Amino acid sequence: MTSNHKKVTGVRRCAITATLGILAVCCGTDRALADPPTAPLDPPFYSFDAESPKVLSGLVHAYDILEVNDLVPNIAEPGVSLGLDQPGDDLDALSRDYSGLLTGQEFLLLFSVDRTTEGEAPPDPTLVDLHVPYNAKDQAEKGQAAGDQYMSTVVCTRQSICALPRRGLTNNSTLVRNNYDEGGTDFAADPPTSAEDTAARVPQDNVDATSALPQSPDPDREVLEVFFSASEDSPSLVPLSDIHPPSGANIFFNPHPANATSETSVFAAASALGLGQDDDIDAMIVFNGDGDILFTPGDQVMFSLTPGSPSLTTYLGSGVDAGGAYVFMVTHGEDPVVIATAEDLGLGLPDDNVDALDYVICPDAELCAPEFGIRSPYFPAVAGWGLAVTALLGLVAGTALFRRKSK
Ligand SMILES: [Ca+2]
Ligand SMILES: [Ca+2]
Ligand SMILES: [Ca+2]
Repeated sequence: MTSNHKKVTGVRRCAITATLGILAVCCGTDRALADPPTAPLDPPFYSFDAESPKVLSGLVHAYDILEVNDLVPNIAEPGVSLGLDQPGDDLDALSRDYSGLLTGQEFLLLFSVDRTTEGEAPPDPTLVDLHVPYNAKDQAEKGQAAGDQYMSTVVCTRQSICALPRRGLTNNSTLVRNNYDEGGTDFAADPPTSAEDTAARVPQDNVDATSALPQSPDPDREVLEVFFSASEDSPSLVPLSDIHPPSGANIFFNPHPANATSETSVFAAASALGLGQDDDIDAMIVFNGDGDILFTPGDQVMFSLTPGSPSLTTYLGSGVDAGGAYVFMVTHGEDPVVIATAEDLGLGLPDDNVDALDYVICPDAELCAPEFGIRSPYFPAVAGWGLAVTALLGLVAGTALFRRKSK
């Protein structure tokens, strides 16, 4: 072996070792950000629950209506405007009037879960292949599901139970809004992690209400026509419920909270919805068909209950195994019916819980998930600068070898 050959081999070895070393640094320690949706859904107004770090630290109240704003949510409307301002009050369901939705129109559910939810179904294989691999079970295993919003694969209408997903998808969900910044929209919720990250045993902000509330024209942008419900332990349920028994299943309405003369009134008492006083609505979509502010003929409410609600073990689940992740529809004058089970949403029993509801018009999750879903990173765990350094090293090594060969 000539001394020149030894030199060239040494140079090659050094270049390869340096490249591998830097690659290891770039790949091994960098954070893997998921990619934002190609078409992010509009951010809803929302609320956190009482155990959320940002509530416990006093940044926001559990009864405030929030809107996303960089690192800490903005208070879009303080709960005091709705009549919620006592320690222990918690706004836990929020809705606009969605009666503009045609009865036969197909939609997918948008839902949030609480921090005890574990999920049942692993990510759908077809959706994983389509690069939207995050679902409720995946995010729960990573310790960051409570501040998320998911889209169902089952297809629903106002007039029937939700149907099996089209084209062979499993009964499942896709992450459409992460707790924290994914380059698209989010809820500014702890932990500050990408959907890719594992954040086990870190306190989580829990999104417990979502809705696309209407707003007054610029410049005020005040929220309007707010339907809401409060948790069963909220002290303000007594004055708000007026002549009705105080209940976490009562639904209230305020036409213009920021206006001092706009008062909160009872839209539907628990009994009018076929529920008991000890039931607790923790998620809902209101269809106020006739436009008045009472639950009357033509109106519907889609809702979910807290896991401890007594009606779950009686007729609402036909006495079987309904749980906090079940979604019901009540039409005025009729009993509530189950429109989606826990299994339909890829969730489990008995502890999984849906605690916020909304919807997006779409007939087929396989078409909409790649648009609205948080996507897997295209280059997993390799940062842009890592790739740039690697490319530069390759160029330098290539040039050195070319020079030696051409000598
Ligand atoms: Ca809340
Ligand atoms: Ca998450
Ligand atoms: Ca529930």
